[in-house]
Amino acid sequence: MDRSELQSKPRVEPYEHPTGGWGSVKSLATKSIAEGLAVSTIWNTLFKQNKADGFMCVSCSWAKPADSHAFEFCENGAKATIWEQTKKRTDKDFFARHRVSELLSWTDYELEKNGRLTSPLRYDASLDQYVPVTWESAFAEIGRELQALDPKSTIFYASGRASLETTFMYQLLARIYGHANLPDSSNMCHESTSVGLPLSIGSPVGTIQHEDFEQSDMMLFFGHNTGTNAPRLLHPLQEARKRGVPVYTFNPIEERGLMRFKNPQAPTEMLSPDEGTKMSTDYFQVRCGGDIAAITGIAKAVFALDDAAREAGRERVLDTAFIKEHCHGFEAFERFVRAAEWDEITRVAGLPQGDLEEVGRVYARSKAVMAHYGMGLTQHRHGVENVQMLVNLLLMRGNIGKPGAGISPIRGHSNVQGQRTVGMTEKPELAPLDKFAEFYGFEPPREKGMATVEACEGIIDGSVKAFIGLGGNFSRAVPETAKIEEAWRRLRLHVQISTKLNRNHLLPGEVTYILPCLGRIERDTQATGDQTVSIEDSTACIHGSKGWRPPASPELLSETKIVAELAKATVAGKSTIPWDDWVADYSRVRDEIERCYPQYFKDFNARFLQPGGFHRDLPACRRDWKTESGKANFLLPEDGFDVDPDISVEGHDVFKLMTLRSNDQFNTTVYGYDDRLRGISGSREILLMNKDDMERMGLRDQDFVDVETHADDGVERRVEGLRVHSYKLPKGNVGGYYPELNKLIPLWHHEKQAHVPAAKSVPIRVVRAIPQAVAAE
Ligand SMILES: Nc1nc2c(c(=O)[nH]1)N[C@H]1C(S)=C(S)[C@@H](COP(=O)(O)OP(=O)(O)OC[C@H]3O[C@@H](n4cnc5c(=O)[nH]c(N)nc54)[C@H](O)[C@@H]3O)O[C@H]1N2
Ligand SMILES: Nc1nc2c(c(=O)[nH]1)N[C@H]1C(S)=C(S)[C@@H](COP(=O)(O)OP(=O)(O)OC[C@H]3O[C@@H](n4cnc5c(=O)[nH]c(N)nc54)[C@H](O)[C@@H]3O)O[C@H]1N2
Ligand SMILES: [Mo]
Repeated sequence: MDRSELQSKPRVEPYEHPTGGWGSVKSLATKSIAEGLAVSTIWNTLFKQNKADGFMCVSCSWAKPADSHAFEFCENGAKATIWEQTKKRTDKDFFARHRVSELLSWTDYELEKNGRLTSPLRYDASLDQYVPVTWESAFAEIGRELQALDPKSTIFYASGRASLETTFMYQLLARIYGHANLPDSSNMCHESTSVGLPLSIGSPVGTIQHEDFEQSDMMLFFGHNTGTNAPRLLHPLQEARKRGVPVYTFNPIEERGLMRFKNPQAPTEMLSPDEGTKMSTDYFQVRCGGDIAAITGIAKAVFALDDAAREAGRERVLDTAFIKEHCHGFEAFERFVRAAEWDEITRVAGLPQGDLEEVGRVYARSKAVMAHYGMGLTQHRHGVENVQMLVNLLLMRGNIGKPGAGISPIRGHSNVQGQRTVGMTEKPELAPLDKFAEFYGFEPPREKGMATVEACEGIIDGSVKAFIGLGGNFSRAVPETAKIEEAWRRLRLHVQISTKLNRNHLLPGEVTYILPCLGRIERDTQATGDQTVSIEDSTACIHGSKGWRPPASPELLSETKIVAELAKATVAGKSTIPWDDWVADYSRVRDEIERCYPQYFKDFNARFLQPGGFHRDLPACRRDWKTESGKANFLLPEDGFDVDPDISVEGHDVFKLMTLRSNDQFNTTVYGYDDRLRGISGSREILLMNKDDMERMGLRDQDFVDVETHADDGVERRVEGLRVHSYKLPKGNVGGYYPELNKLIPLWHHEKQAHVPAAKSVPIRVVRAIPQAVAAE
């Protein structure tokens, strides 16, 4: 492997070009060549991406429209495809050449860059190496190990990529075996949505569909880096902008995708010299954690306009009929907003009153408003309240349950939402346990299982003895890296079902396996022929996905097959499930999903391959509110809106750290060191800081800093040698990259109700600075 592409001194220069455009095309061409792929192969593959008869992109979960473009993909979706389809292999020879302790010094980039895993492997402690084994021996030993353990001491994790079919089987396996310890990547991601929205509107998922874009007349974006993380959303957004739809964005960082965009698939746009479409009417650099304040300000402006309308005898601004018929808790909300002082709002939000009033004015005259959001809202201690406050704003004018309007959580992994739909949940009330018992002849555990934070606690305190990962890179994605990595080695059993090597694999327990699987783009042939799987996108549409590329290695098994073999080895005879028959024909699994979830999956097999998929019924979209009050609830933040008063006080030396994704990564998968859209390249070991803060601290660009978490729990969490660089950020906020900075996040620093790690507001201090001139000596 070529380890020469190591990180260098970072370069930070303003990126003035639109998102998309030629930069996108150039970036893709470079990646294809680097992965040894012929241009024709990659174009043929991309042509099938997100099509009714093709495969669903392995990158983000954004909607896949029925009237797909010839090339329904984006730069980053294509990168994910190229990354999975690489010609490089991490094979037996590789593991014979490298000890695990040596690989621990490799970066995330270097590990995955080495290519696809090719055969099942078992860690041999005497050699400190992974050695090839047969599938039979792997399944037999894992089965024996699991049988010897208390099921309650084991964790079955899923990263949100595996299909509905695989996930349904996987969660059944866990429950038959005897636990519901089923953390999902969603626990680190949109769980604030999954907890917040049911209380507000009685649905755990968003209420918009792709078609709504055409009818929307205003859009809000909060805390989502769309140009990098769901770039295909820029297409309908661009169309809306061309129709003159106002779009307002709230984000501490000026992310290029929501500023300017040129569609790389539209030849006329590409050839025109202009700057692309202006994507946000106005872009507000809200302070990190200041969203509740900002939304309160907008709502306050709306109340003022409503007062004025009432006085003048004009039509009300509030949708009073909707509020009366459909809502609960409005009066308390009104009191909260009216009592909020503008001084406080503007201080916490870091935005002038006039800006928030401007958004309020446009909101008050718009008829169909969509509110999109991402990790900038969910990964906070008050993530649930962030989400609920945005819903409150929508409810003021009846913007839920009508065309063109709605709440739009932009999910992460391509099937993360679907995994929750088909039972990947630790909460007993969210799975149809009675049906599982009746249909499959076993008694599922009824108590709550462990989600991600509890799983981490159990790993650290030694009560968790085994971890199975259906994809993902758990130890790298979670907070508290140092303790987790140390504790991981005390696990009795560690099994990862994976496509590529990552750092989690390098933390062996006593018995450790890597089980390599097919990727979604690859042909999956079983006893009855080639199989199709299904996924659910961010807008609750279910789509079929058919792999067609040849498998990366003849030894790979499908995820479905691996789960079935694990089940046969572990819980044989403990249920009536015919695992082999299900694997032979995945449509039988879909029939079972339909049987367990008839309200969502009616005629599943008949409908899932139709263009655009099928939308599962969501009562909230029909204004049927499945909440305790039977209404849509206005819910209030319990601590008001100054939610992190101890951090980022002007002049104070504690900063609020946002851990960010670059444009050259997919979660812990690092494709390279070019965060093009932010103008940062060469290194990921960087700390972005406001210019005035740097001056105040006597720091200059490229100086080295050591940072520590500001917490009084007696644990030292420290990252050394970051290069500091001035960046256009609100004062008191700093930015750096995930997962490198996860070691700074205390495990207890999480959302209050949903337990999502508060990765966007980590209190840190600069504890040492070395001027770059001195470091160079
Ligand atoms: N190419 C690519 N695509 C991806 C992924 C990827 O890593 N790479 N990951 C996938 C996954 S799993 C997910 S969950 C999504 C993640 O997609 P996003 O939700 O966009 O997540 P982040 O990249 O973490 O960025 C969050 C944004 O929130 C902003 N932000 C931070 N703090 C605040 C705040 O307090 N308020 C506001 N208003 N904004 C704030 C940051 O500046 C940043 O622009 O993308 C998915 N798609
Ligand atoms: N500080 C900080 N921490 C964060 C976040 C943050 O913004 N800041 N974001 C959080 C979020 S939103 C998420 S979703 C999590 C992500 O956490 P995870 O989902 O656990 O992590 P990924 O990086 O997506 O997992 C990458 C690995 O998945 C495996 N893989 C890839 N494709 C497949 C496949 O088709 N099948 C199988 N079986 N394996 C496959 C590969 O081996 C690859 O190395 O991280 C969270 N952690
Ligand atoms: Mo995510």
